[in-house]
Amino acid sequence: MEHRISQIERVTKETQIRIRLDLDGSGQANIHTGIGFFDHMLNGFARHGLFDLDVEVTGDLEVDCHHTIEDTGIVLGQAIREAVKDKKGIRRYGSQILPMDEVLVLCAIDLSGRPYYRSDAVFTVERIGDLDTETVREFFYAVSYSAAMNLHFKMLSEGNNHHMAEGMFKAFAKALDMATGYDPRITDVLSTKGSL
Ligand SMILES: [Mn+2]
Repeated sequence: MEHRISQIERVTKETQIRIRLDLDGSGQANIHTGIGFFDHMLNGFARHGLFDLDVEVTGDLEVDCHHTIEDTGIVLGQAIREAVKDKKGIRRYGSQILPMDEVLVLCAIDLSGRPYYRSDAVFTVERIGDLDTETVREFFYAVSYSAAMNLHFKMLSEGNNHHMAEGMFKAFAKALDMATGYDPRITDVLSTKGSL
């Protein structure tokens, strides 16, 4: 099978971002965003989604982590959208309920072509390491609209904020792996409209 690979570069006055994504990889990651905890999250995403992912970001961290994380979400979303191409043969829907110690997270995805984001995750600390917890929402919201995907999270059991964030990234990875995966019974685009 030919690997579905995309490569996106985005440069603004605030951030310079290069992402290479292989949806059919094995979980190899090279992540350098300048934000240690964010690197940890993206490594988990690649590893558990079995995606190969290279992320090189130079952001205006002298301001704060906001632009760097939001813009990385925009570019990752574009990379996903480009890599799935016409979505022929893929499952389209994916979901995962993922436990991480006391935390339980649900993630559900529809690669519908229509962006939507909803999450009820509420963090109780302002920062995890060098990441502002309010940027978790900015990241996933950006991914959802630039990938044109419907993305839902439900925090079924709250707990340690590190576990909550990490559970979201891992649940997202596994749900996306399912949604982008092939089902041999699906020979065209899984939609009554004929396209997504
Ligand atoms: Mn961790």
